[in-house]
Amino acid sequence: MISQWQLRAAFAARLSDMYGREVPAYTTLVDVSRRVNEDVLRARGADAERLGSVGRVTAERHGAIRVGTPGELGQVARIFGALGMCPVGFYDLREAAASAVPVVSTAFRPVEGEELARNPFRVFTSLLTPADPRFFDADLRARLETFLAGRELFPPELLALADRAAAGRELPDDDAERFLHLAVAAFELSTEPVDKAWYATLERVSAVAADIGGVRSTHINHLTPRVLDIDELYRRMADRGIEMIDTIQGPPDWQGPDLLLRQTSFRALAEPRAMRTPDGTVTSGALRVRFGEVEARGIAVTRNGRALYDRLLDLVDQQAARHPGLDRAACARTVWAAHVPATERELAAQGLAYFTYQVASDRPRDGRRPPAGIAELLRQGWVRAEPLVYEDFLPRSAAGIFQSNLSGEGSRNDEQEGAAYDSGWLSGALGRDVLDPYALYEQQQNRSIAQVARELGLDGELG
Ligand code: OOG
Ligand code: NI
Repeated sequence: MISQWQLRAAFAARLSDMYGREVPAYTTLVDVSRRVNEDVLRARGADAERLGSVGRVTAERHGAIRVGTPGELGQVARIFGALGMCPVGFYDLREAAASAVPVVSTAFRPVEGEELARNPFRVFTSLLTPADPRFFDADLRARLETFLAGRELFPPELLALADRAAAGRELPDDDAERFLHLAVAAFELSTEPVDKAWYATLERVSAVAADIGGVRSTHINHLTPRVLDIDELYRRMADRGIEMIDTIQGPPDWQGPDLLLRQTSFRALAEPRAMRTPDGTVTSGALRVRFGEVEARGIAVTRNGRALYDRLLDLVDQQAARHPGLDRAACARTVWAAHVPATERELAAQGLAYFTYQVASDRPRDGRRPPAGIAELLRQGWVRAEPLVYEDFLPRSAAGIFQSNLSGEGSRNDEQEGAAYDSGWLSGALGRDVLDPYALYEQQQNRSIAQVARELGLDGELG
């Protein structure tokens, strides 16, 4: 029998092999990431593993996929459900991007600490929004919805196996093999010719819309390794002559603890794709949609921590608007140094980031009663705090990554009222609840605090 987490790990590994064959530059990215990680481990020792063991970090990937209809999204939820992955978070990239990115997204990932430690594979999953009149007029919307209704992304056999895996939380070896084969195949780039005129019609609205709704299949857009020093990785990729996007998205490189998520990518590559012209002839063409992203993960922040992050982003934006030509990264570093606590302890004390707590093995043992209050326990050495890794995404970074890799701006008509898609709507489309990432981190933190309270005889006193 193959358990869900083994299925998840095997799927991530096979997807990586498949994608490496399709996009050799991805393999370069993985190699460079591995070398950077080895160097960081050598230089920083155990400290480098504070946000995940080297085993976890080396195997860690996130994928990105894009689908067209609520029905397709529901099927994706069944396939990832088989792998023990749940939809977490709602990201509205229509609002986060300046150019036309007509999608809303969620991320499928494991949610329990133990499962994340076994294999944290996650997939950023975007759904096209044809009902949004800022992008699609009534005629194009109708054509698009008809086109999407006529395609099948996932064979029934794959979905049936997925349901069995989800129900039993495991699959017999032969079924597991078949499931993995079909699941990986569903995300391969299709060789079927692309209808050139239809693709171009959608591309005028948005390159993302064309990538999703211009073809009869789906594919993995990118697979992102995790790196322990993303600035160093950026330099090494650029030194190899690989064209990177202009920036590293997310928090700046600064003196304090790593927070949230920093991401960058190499630019979307021209990939050969067969094209069918209106007179029926098939020619060879190329499309530029898939890119190579890489990321560094930091500590998960609380709602207050996130509000601070968003406020600082705004501050940097304001500075940049006032001073054209400003070095954004340097400005962000200054802003962060002025506003963000520079130690984990202070982040914990101010309730800005999530930690799990354990009773310290070298705690005071002189019969004193421990103080009530986790901050005081930490300060007096009764407990230790371990940071929780940020397992999610950032809408503004995601929009930045989308945008940096689009060939054109597309078009959007902001005089139209946008169609309302929210987390509740997405839950309906998925047929399961979109989970709140803050609630998940908080649960992990609270469980550890309850355990500390029991061990120190402070039941009911640590809130
Ligand atoms: C997703 C873009 C966003 C991330 O990691 O934030 C993203 C896509 O291109 O489909 O990958
Ligand atoms: Ni990504």
